[in-house]
Amino acid sequence: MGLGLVAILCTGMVRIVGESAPPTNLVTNGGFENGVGGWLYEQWLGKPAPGFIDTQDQYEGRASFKMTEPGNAGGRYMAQAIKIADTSQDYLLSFALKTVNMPEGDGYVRFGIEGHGWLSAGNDGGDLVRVGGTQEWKRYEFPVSAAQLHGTKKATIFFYHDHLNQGVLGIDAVKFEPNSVPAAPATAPDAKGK
Ligand SMILES: [Ca+2]
Repeated sequence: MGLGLVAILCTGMVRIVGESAPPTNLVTNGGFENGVGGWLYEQWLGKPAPGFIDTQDQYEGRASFKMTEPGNAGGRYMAQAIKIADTSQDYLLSFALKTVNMPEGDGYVRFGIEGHGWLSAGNDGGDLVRVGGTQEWKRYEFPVSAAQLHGTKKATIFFYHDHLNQGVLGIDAVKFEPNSVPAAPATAPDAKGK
């Protein structure tokens, strides 16, 4: 009995120490350390994830997701619905992307605020960033102010790859966290690589 209790305590401690995502990140499994758990990819239509978990190459942690389907000339998405409990504060959306041999502009990211369309990055469309070609891991961040949320408690982030048999889009470190820095005006944010 004594040993069993020790084992339980130790397991608990290891779990706490090993927690990889900070508790403030509202994105579940944004670093793909837990496979594709928490992510939406039309699995309700019986589709497999549009790519694979890569444990050999990541922006941070122990894994990333690589969007690619050799047999699919079309496009798909990886998405996640984010529950926002506190809509009175500003947030920071951030993620890291990597591309390998993609057609120019084939990879892009959108952030939908339920009932209020796409978060604007200052262009006409809803794309926060468009990528293609080959580029190493790069982090992007976009302030999302309380005003932009309009009090909605649900937002969804989408990562698109338009021609899955052409090149690979890597995704990692997807985060939506409270932002202590005041958000920029609604149409202003530019992608900032780090
Ligand atoms: Ca990761």
